[in-house]
Order: sequence, then C-alpha cells, then structure tokens
Amino acid sequence: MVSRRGLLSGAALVGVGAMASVAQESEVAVADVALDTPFTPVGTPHLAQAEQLVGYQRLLAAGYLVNGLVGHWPLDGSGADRSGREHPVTLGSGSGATWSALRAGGELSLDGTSGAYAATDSVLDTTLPFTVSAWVRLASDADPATMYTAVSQDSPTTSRFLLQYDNTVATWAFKVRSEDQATKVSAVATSPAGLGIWTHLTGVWDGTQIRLYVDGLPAGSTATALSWAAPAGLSIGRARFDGAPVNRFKGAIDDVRAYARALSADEIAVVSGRTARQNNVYQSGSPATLTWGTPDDPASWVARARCASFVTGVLKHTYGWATDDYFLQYFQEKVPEAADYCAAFLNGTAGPRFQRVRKVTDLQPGDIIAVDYNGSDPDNTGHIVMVREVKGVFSGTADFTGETQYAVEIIDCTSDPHGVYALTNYPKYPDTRMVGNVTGENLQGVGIGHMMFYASDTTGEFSRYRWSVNSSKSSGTYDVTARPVAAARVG
Ligand SMILES: [Ca+2]
Repeated sequence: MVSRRGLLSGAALVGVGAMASVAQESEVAVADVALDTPFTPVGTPHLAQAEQLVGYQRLLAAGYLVNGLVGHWPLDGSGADRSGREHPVTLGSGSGATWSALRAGGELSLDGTSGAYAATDSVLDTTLPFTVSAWVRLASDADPATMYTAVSQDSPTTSRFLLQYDNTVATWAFKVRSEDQATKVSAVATSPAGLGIWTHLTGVWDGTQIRLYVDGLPAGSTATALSWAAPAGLSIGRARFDGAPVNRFKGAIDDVRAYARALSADEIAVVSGRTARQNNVYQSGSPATLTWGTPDDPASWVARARCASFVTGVLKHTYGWATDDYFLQYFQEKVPEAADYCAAFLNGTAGPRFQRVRKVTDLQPGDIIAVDYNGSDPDNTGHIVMVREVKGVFSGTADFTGETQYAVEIIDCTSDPHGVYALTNYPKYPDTRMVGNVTGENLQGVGIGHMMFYASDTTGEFSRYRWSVNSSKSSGTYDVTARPVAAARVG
C-alpha cells in the first residue's frame, strides 16, 4: 500500500532497481537528494497530477513490490537491509568487495578474490516457496569458463540455491541442491550471457518447480520438490560446496532481494523494471495514453506520450475547461505541438486559461515553458515542460555576457533524459530517468529533470536555454532567435 502523501514526499519509495531511486532518511542516494525535497504544489492541481504520474513511474522503475519481502539490499554504498528485517550484509575482508557507482544509486563491485562477497544471516525459510532476485553484471574481463554465483543461501556444507552464471552452459542459471550435495537441479537460460552487461535475474521455487527469469522474462524451469532449511547464511557474490566458499563473483551486483513466497510472472516483471519500461514510454506517432491508476497497484499507472501530449493530457485530466474544444479554439489542434504552445504564448492567443510569464525569475511551480525548435529538428517541433522549482542562479559553465543562467527543475516527457550521468554538475541537477552511462539503459517517458534557462540582464526575459547542466556552451545552447522560448501560467 502506497499512501499518496508518502509517495509525493518520496518516503514510500524503496530501494533501487533500474534507476536511482530513493531512499529513506540517511540512506538517500546522492543523486536523489535534490529530487526528494518535500514539495507541495499548492494551487497548482495539474502539477500535483503530473507529480503523481511521475511518482508511480518512479516506483515501477525501482521495482516496488513489498509483499513477502524478507530481505532487500539496494547496495547503495552500504549493506543496509531495507526490508525492515534488519539483516544488513557485511563485506568480506580485504579489498575484494567495494562500493561503486556504475549506475545511479550505486552497487557492490567484486573482484573474484576471497574477500569478494557480502554476507548475512539466513533470511529465507527454504522449506517453503521463495524468490530471490538481483541485478548482475559480469566484469568485462570476467572469465566465461569460470562459474560465478551472485546469490546463495547455505548450510555449513553446501548451497541450498544458487543464482548464478554457469560456465558449463555459458549463461544464467538458478539451481537447487540436495542437502547431501548428491542431487543438483538447474533451470537454465537459453540465450548466452554477456560480459559487462547489466542483467536482472530472478529465481523462484514454488514447491514443485524452480524457475529462472532473465530481465523479467521466463527463461527456464525444472520440476523439483527438494526441500530443506539452509541456516548457515545468505551470501552475495559466492556459493558454498564441500564446506568451503566457491564461485566467487567477478563484476557488480545490485539490488538483491529475497521474498518468502513464489512471485508471479507479472510481479517479476515489476521487480525487474520491465513493467516500468512498458508503462512509461516516450511515444510518437500514436495517441497518448495517460492513466492515473490505483494507489495499491503501481502497474496500473501508464504514461505513454510525447512532450506536448503529456502536458495537454495532464491539463485535460485536471481541469473541466481543458477540452478538445478549448484547444481547437485557441490552438487549432486538439493536441497542440510544443511549437504551437510556444507560438500561442508569444502571441497571446492561448486563450483565457494561459497567462504569459515573461521573466525567468517570475516562474512558479506549475508554469509551462515551451521551446520552438524552429524547424531545426525533423522529429520534434520543440519541447515543453512544467516547472517544478526554479533552483536559482547557476554559473561557471556555459555563461554568456549580459545573461543570467537559472537551473529549473522540471517535469516532462522525453526520450532523452536531461544530463550526462555523473558528469561534473550532474549530481546536483539530476534526472529521475537516468540510470547510467550505458546507451539504451536509461529510462524514458515522464520524469523529473533539470534544464537551464537564461534571462537577459536587461529585460529579465528568456534569452536562451540548455537541455541540461551538461549541455555544451558551443553546440548545446540555443538563443531565442534560433529557438524561441515562452512560458505561461495556467489558471
Ligand atoms: Ca543500488
């Protein structure tokens, strides 16, 4: 159950899956601090509605599912257990296990040596159905001829289950063993595993079958009724055989979870972030779908839209006046493009519900900023965003004489998150859709990010913009003669 209040404050978000998520109190990841400050969009109902859509997409991106969770290690620079069961993992001795930040939020990196693991007490009763999941990434120089186990729970002698890379088949596997080690049962994927690639693995035992899921999809299953307790502890990054550690992992492991029940395929799609990628989409070429779902079911919330159809859809969802007729009358379109908004704001023809905001410093939460690309982009007429907060003056990079640059936190719908992960000032001006530096891994659709808007020192009016704090001064800034910028207040 996610309370609306908790969601809006960010407090209900747990853990990290495919993105920097959020965390609680002292566990807040660096990239999230700026985005989880308490925020109350008083007097701007459409911003509250947009905020809700974004909030649930963030929950999905974090793989939010707490029913049955008995262990959850986001591995965001600490071994904390966020399930509430208080089983923090402890790193092995030496330098084999280290905290790293290949992706937003951070993860555990392991070098395959004897101390390269993290361990805690047993958290699962393995005589009953259970599920275990993890994000894993074999190091680019890992040896494909070596077996690497990501998660196990053990007896003093052997591992009850192993979620792992199996070198004998060169792919991912979920295995269970008999207590005397005489029997091993494997569910094995069919596609080969790659090096240096983040992959989400889930292993399930439902009492009669083990099942392996790779990136949220069923990958293999095998019948087995093997059932015995494994009281000697849970390990991340190694397994146990003949009473000794084996299969030490070389690579990175993130967001490990243990559930005291067999999750369904739909639930595993949520945990893996797969549902987030289906529900939150930058979609051109077909009508927008914006669905405000039910609080108990994050998967019922959908945002598939372009930048302008997202803004228009939020307004139509929020206000009785925001009808097809209104937009037809003032914009000549039921769903205006970004450039249509920009032109109508500049020309004062957007009708009685939009009041132009000329100065950057006059922007308030909920105001809409539209950019007209002036025909320079074959795929987009421009871009349009809602203001969440003006973060103040920014200087030191991409400054222009006679202009003042402002960092503006925005909500929008885009295929291209704002910024470059971890680069220079990115951590201070992050984007909720940013996962890391791997092309194609970042999320798209609705989210919160930061753009840089410039004001003329003479007039205070918009003079220029940058897509992000990391956009280049020479090639990534556009003055308003090249790309007009206009803003308006909704009311
Ligand atoms: Ca993490």
